[in-house]
Amino acid sequence: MKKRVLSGIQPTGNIHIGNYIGAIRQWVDSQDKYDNIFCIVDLHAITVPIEPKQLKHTIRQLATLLFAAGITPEKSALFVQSHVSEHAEMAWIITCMTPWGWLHRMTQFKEKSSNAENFSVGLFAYPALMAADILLYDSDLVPVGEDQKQHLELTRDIAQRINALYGKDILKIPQAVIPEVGSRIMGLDDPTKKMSKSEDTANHAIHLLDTPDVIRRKIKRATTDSFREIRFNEERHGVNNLLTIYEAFTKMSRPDIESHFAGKGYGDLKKELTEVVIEGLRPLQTRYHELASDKKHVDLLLAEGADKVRATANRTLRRVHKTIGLG
Ligand code: ATP
Ligand code: LTN
Repeated sequence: MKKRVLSGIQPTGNIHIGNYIGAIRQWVDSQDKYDNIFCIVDLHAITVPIEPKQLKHTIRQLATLLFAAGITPEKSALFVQSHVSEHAEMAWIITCMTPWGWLHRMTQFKEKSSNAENFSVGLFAYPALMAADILLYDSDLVPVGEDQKQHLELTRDIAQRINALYGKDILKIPQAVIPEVGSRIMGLDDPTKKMSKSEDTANHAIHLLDTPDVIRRKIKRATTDSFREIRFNEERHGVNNLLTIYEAFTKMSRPDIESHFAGKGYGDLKKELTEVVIEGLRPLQTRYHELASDKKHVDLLLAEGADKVRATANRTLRRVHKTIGLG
């Protein structure tokens, strides 16, 4: 039996190359090896204020991008979280079995709540909903970027706690899969901060649908430093980030990349990186524009995705109900 992969992505803002390298590309590349479930997590998106029209639009655009990136309905179920109501119910049960202090330690919550004046209870409970997404499908592997590592640890702790409380293995313990290259792509304008969808300064992120001119401009303005040597070095955040993006797109080894750029300047690195990114995104962009004209088709694929997974989610939820004595 194939192992089950599950991952999720929020329909908030514009998808960037960090999401692509850290998560989406892994999903696409390992589709043949696993039984795959991918979820557009709209219930997570409403943990912060979001315009209804924008949410609706972003869900469909994100689905189109994921299909364009190579998620294939024959190999993977791609669906919208709110279409399978078991997620919300499982999340409530998990919320009730998670110690408050465990959620309070989450760094993503600390960062996001410090930026908001009146944050919701949902933002606090966010990781319990994520745990529900994962545990509902008895998932083995969860491919995510580095920023989600803590949430995955928490999911494992919650599952182990519930199993221990009821004295049986009702929930499967999942494992995070974090890519070796590009698990944490940094912002181009401020390479000490993670590239993020919710950061909307002009030169922060390269978005998957950026035109070649926009990509050229953003990379040209990317922050570097006053040294010269082109080498991987964690302490030189800007150049290290550009080299990591180059590494992720070319799949060249670090020594080969360093010898390729020996004696060259930052201008050369930026020029070559620009071409590599433009060419790397071109096939996805072409497919996106083909698919985007047929919204109904995308909606239909999402409905079929939800139909494929619903029975599994329901079965787990019934098992949990029975164990804890609900109904
Ligand atoms: P937001 O800013 O709205 O929180 P985000 O950019 O962090 O969004 P998510 O939808 O939360 O994006 O993440 C989708 C996937 O992309 C997750 O697996 C996450 O770990 C990964 N990811 C997000 N940002 C990066 C990044 N800068 N580098 C590598 N992977 C990333
Ligand atoms: N919290 C994740 C998105 C997410 C997710 C999931 C990832 C929601 N549910 C289940 C993996 C598995 C994020 O990227 N911010």
